[in-house]
Amino acid sequence: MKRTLVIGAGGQVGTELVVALRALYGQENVLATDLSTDAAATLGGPFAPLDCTDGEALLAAVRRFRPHTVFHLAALLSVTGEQRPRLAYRVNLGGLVNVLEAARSERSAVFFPSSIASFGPSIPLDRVPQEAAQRPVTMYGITKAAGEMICDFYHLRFGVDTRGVRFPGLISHVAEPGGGTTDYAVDAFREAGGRGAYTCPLRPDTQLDMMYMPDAVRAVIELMEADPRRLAHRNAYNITAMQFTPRMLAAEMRRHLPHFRMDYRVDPLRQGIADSWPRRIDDSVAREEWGWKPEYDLAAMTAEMVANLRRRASASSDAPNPHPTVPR
Ligand code: AKB
Repeated sequence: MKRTLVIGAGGQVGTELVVALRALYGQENVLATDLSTDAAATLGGPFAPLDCTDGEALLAAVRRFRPHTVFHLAALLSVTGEQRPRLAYRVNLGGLVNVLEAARSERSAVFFPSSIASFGPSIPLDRVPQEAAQRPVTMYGITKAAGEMICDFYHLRFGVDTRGVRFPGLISHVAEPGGGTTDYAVDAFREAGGRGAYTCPLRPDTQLDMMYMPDAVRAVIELMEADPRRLAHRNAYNITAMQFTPRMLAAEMRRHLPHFRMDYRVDPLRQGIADSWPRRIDDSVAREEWGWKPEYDLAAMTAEMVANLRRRASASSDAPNPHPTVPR
């Protein structure tokens, strides 16, 4: 049975990836690690505290557990990266090099999540192909573009089995994201279940690529299980599932929650970041090389997100209804 180690397991992707990996490989074969020990209680199962910027501790953890694959998810996202660029550089790139060194020493494979943020405004931002100039203008994007190249370097130079995807914005209802530009979509669902209205920090017509978490988790696992002989492009594959604007999201949400209201107060930092990213990427290479195919579009994702809000609301049905727009 494969042994896997997840770094940054308490985050938005890690929380759901750990559950999926444990279902696949067995509870004891998945070691969840995170900077924060709070994640231990949420995740259950084998857990160790780990700071990816501490190269020695990371190498010791990899030597002890001897994972077949390291899923390296720890990173600062785009908004936090602009506010704390040196920390983003240290965590996102320094942490990645520590992971790659440990993987090289213990012959582990590495999954590295890149992002649509690895592209920048110097190219046409519609249907951005797999191979396009990467000139990001955010610190987060710079660390992702450089991270892709470092992963390729460790593969070509040392034979480390590195693989990655360029994630679009990820939408989930289990763990909150933090510090991202696309987080507005998750926040909109949470606020819909709270006060029934949401003030969006992006203009209503800002189109970005998005994906529902079950598709994202499946993509990670399918890529790491793919036959390496088929993988001509390793770091990193464009993948997407849907494209929408805040206005389109609000309209879809109102099909389920007719009283939901989205207002707009544009945050120049977030808007500037979003305007520098693709409106749509082309994921045909991932489809060809390892059979990538999303299952959720905007309608299916929204229906599930609202159903989950309702489930949560009815779970707390003893208390007075705190979700006035989500009838039980
Ligand atoms: C962010 O918004 O920073 C991330 C991303 C698109 O990589 N969700």
